[in-house]
Formats: sequence, structure tokens, C-alpha cells
Amino acid sequence: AEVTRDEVELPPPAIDNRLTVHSLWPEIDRISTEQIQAAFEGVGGQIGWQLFAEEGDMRMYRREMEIDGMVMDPLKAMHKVHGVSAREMCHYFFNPRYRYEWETTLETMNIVEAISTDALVFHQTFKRIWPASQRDALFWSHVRAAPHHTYAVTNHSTTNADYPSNSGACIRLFVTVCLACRTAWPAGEAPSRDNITTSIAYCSTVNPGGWAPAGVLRAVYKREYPKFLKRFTNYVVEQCRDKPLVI
Ligand code: 18C
Repeated sequence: AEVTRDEVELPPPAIDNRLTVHSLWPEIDRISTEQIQAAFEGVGGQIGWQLFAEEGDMRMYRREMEIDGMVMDPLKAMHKVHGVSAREMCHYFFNPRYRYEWETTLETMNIVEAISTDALVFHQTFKRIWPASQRDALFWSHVRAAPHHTYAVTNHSTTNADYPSNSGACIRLFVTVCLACRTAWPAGEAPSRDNITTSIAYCSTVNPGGWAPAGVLRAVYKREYPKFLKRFTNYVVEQCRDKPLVI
């Protein structure tokens, strides 16, 4: 049966059967597995990662990369949050009901396809940055559980005949994003809001899809990524206050 919006609740602990029979499943499974694995690999050992933002427990790294003059710098961010679980973090990141409350770059968001309780396809338009053209994106989004009290959301660009790229005012951009979260608490204790710590790894690669001035683009992401991660984390902490913990 088709999944209804109300069914999309807390991230399920196991993959929804409706996803595994969908034509996108092999791609969703492969990319999510790769992204989650890469998310928890450190940046220390690898060459080329430069720290560009640091505040409290948050660290943001980028690798400068240009292809045909277009900036595609991969980003990797690490953060820690106390008192909310990986499952709660991913719930608020995945579920479209909350997106306008924390996503400040958004102009419009539409659900193109509800595949299952753990996979949706979105069309989003973003605020325009002068002097570049406005951008839109079409991507699948999948939330899953992984070992060691881990939950992760992976977003990756896709295509849909009803949403052709570069047909209106917008230039289509391409994204691969992964928010991977892992919760830990002291051995021998029961998890509670007072003793859990969730490690966050957020990885993002955005291909602007067409010309955009490199300097403007780098200035925008240096401002917007830290703003997003702080705002989103604080948003989840606020939402979870006085609600029972879900691990
Ligand atoms: O991961 C995030 N959000 C998810 C849910 O929305 C989802 C979104 C991915 C899209 C990311 C691309 C956003 C591009 C926005 C461009 C316009 C920004 C306008 C800001 C001005 C107010 O996974 C959180 C995403 C946090 C995004 C931070 C900004 C990243 C900018 C990257 C460069 C984009 C190139 C745009 C080309 C035009 C620039 C001159």
C-alpha cells in the first residue's frame, strides 16, 4: 500500500519493505552504505581537509575542489550534542513536517514521491543569491538505523520526468548529503537525557549545476553551513525538551 504522510514518524529500526521493492532501492542502499561509512572516518589522516569553522564542539572542514571552474568543495563537519539521541536528530532532519522550522535556505519544498516510511523524494527551491540564478534540487532522502546506536539520513540527487531540470527560472544543483549520528552513554547506566551524548558527522557535496562566482559561493557556504548545524542542533534540543527520550 502507498505510504501516507502521517505514517512517516520516528525513523524505523529496520528498513521498510516498501523501500526494498522500489526501483531506486539498489542505488539508495549503495549510496547510503558508502556515505554512512565515510561519515565516521576521521579527517586527520587524509590530506587536503582544511578546518574553516570551529565553535565549541563543532568543527567544519572542506576540501577545495573545482571542476571546469565550478566550486564543488566537499564539506565534513563534526559536532557533539548532549541530551538528544541519534534517532531523534534524524527524525527532525528527515521528516518534512519540521523542515521550514530549521532550514533557512529554503524557498519551497514538495514531496514528489513517498516511497516508504524511511524514504521520500523531494523537490526544493532555494533562496536566490545575487548575482547567480536561483537553484532547485530533486533528491531522494533515506533514513536508516546502523549498528552502535547509529541513525543516518542520506540525501542524493535523482531525476523525475515531471520535474525536468533547467526548465524554468531555476538551475538544477546536485547534492549528496549525509547526517550520521551515534549515541553513547556511560557503561552500566540506563540512557537518559542527562547522560547521553550524540556524535554528529555531517558530510555534504553540492555541485552548483551551472556557473556561480567562486568567491560568492565559498563565502556563502562558510556562513551557511555553521549556521545550519548550530541552528538545527539547537532546534532538536528544544523540540525534545520535556519529551520522553527515544533511543
Ligand atoms: O542538508 C541540509 N538540508 C537538507 C534539507 O533541506 C538537504 C538540502 C540540501 C541542499 C543543499 C544546497 C543548498 C543550496 C542553497 C543555495 C542557496 C543558499 C541561500 C542562502 C542565503 C540565505 O540535504 C542543510 C543544508 C545547509 C546548506 C548550506 C548552504 C550550502 C551552500 C552550498 C553552495 C550552493 C551553491 C549554490 C549556487 C549559488 C551560489 C552563488
